[in-house]
Amino acid sequence: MFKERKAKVEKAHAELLTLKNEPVLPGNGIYTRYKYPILTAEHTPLDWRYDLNETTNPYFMERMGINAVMNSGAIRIKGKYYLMCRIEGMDRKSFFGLAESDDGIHFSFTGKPLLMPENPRKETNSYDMRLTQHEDGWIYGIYCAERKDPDAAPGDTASAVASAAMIRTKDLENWERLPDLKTPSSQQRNVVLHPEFVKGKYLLYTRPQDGFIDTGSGGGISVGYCDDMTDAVIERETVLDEKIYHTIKEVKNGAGAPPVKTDEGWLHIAHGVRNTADGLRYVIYAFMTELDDPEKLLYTPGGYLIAPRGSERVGDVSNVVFTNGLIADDDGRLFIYYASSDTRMHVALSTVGQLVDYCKNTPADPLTSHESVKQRLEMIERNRSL
Ligand code: M1P
Repeated sequence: MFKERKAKVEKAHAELLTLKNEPVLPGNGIYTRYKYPILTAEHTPLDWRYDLNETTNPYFMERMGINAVMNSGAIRIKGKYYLMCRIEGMDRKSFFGLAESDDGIHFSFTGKPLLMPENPRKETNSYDMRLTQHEDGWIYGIYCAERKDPDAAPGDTASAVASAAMIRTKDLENWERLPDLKTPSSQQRNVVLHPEFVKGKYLLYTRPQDGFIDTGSGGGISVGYCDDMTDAVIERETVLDEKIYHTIKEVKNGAGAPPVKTDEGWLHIAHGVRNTADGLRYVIYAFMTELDDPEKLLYTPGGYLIAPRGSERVGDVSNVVFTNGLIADDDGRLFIYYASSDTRMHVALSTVGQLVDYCKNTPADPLTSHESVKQRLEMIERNRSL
């Protein structure tokens, strides 16, 4: 059984890894989706999942299965594209693994899962890393470290506390753990480091929240500054992009990847969350901030950029797309990496030019149906006069 199954499993794995992905055309002119997910649990190396010894695994069982590959940070170094993937084992524990690609579309895992250097306050779960190549010369990884709430009532085995954990490296191999970020808010998730100094300081996008899932009084994506990443303390958080009633970010929002610098401003991707009778719906949206003052919103196109579609809608946490990886290539192409339903990774390919045009020329959410119809009628009138 061992030899027969091993051969079949290896063949299927090799076929998956060499499957050529295809753009789904004509798309919407803003970005192009790809037909297949770019990474799934099945893409993870066989020796991460199987005991390859016939004596100890005579049935060739998947000994330590993997449940999902999702929310991945992204970076391009020396012409190679890297994803720092959130990988979730069947035991529900998330960890990180690096996948690489020569073309930004076809990825495979390299090496071994990252054994995170531990913080004295040990965390239970680690996920959703954002990678920032900062102008100070370091590559920073900021991710969510989740711990059981020390104030949970007896019998409450679910309450948790989220904080922003930080690591840094020069080579994506050797990582140094830094103390967790300290902010005025009791919980943090979706913290992203801006790639340049602003006013001589490190700028971080935060997402203040009162509870582990509920952001409560936390008003939206915020901005804070710190002097030193080796002991990062933010004294004050100012709301940059607020959550708003009856929009795609009514319940909460969160920064995606480090913003991309364009000639016309900083280009951001983020996720917005609204409630439905079927639970929370996560979509991806975009906005731009001013070049010399990243605290000022410049363009806020209304609605979503990417929403879960077709099979993307189904997974462990259905009706979700989530992004924490964005790569701008030297030739202007823009790779938006996103996960669907907390299960698998996808890419949407665009260009900086397209997304800047999208941000500039998509009308902002007018906040009422009446005004929304007026916006649409104006376009229809212009079209009919052509
Ligand atoms: O399940 C959807 C997402 O839920 C959380 O998002 P947020 O931080 O906005 O609450 C995160 O746990 C994220 O990983 C997950 O994809």
